[in-house]
Amino acid sequence: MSTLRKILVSKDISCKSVWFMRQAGRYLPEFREIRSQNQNFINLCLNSELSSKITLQPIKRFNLDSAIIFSDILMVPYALGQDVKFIKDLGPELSEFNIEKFLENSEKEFSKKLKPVYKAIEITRKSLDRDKSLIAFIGAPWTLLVYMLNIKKNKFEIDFNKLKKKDLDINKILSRLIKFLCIHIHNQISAGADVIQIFDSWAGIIPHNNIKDYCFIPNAKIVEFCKREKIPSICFPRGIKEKYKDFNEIVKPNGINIDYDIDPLWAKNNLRGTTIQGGLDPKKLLKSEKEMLEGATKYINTFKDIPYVFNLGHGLLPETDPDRVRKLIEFYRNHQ
Ligand code: 1CP
Repeated sequence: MSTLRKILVSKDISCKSVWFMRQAGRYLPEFREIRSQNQNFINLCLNSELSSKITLQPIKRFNLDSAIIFSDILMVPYALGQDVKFIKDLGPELSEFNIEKFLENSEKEFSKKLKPVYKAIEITRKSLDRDKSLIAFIGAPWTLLVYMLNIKKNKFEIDFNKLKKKDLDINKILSRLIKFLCIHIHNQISAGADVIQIFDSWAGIIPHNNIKDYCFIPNAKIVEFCKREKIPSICFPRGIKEKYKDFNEIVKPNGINIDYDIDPLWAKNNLRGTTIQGGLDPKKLLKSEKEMLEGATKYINTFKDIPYVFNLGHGLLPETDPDRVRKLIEFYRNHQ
């Protein structure tokens, strides 16, 4: 069994496990080289051989304990019929959402469009050591909706007027999304992935009154599906502050990734019965080595006697020096 599953499922605190969000990405020169020859990001994600190669790049370099498949949460809106473009320095841009078209989607067509992702998982699993996990992922329904409806105003707010003007039945769209996301999870696990991470990157901008309907319940339904299928899950409801406690008690995932606003000691005292993952601010890797290692020590020491997976409070930043990543992994592995 992989170290990640030992900690997530058996709650084995005697073993160590480290991986990083966005470990396959722009901070690696070997990724930038492939990316420069592949301008269309969606097409790159649909190239099974290249996607597998990129997935394995950080494993080859650092011998991390888990690989996360190189893909994107926006492959789901793509497979549900929206055009997805990545504009340099601006981020993703999706074509206008059409509710009729959205509701017409068939399961068969959806799985067919994502076949190259499943193929990439199959290829990767074959060349990955048995003791390493292959993590697959999805975007949580709310986070996908933010991109699909283009309702993000800035980092901290959504455009409610825009949402009202659209006059859509949000709960209906979320429940349809859950159905397709469970299919995507099932297909990724059948192809050889062994853990699922659920990214709710924009959970932090949900108004208080909607948090249950837009975040807790959709995540809970997906985690329940994973439990029925015996798939370990890790949730990342980024930015919800003290609501992490309610989230954990309602959703009950095997693991919960904390963001860098969450105090590790608070997390240890309030997030019970789960494996905690991550927390360290990725900006710490841009600071002096001393500052980075002090930051890491705080998390490692706080969580030394409970199930903990070493990771970050969000993805590695593109400007990160890969040697810093190596140092951090060595430090964690040698820490008593
Ligand atoms: O070269 C480039 O310009 C591409 C940058 C890039 C990469 C490397 C994007 C565009 N996606 C990815 C891969 C990716 N995305 C992975 C691969 C595996 C790994 O972690 O190494 C994963 C897990 C994701 C997940 C993802 N995509 C999330 C959830 C996690 C998070 O960062 O909050 C989100 C929100 C996206 C959307 C997305 N994809 C890419 C961009 C620029 C964005 C937008 C982010 C934003 O709106 O701020």
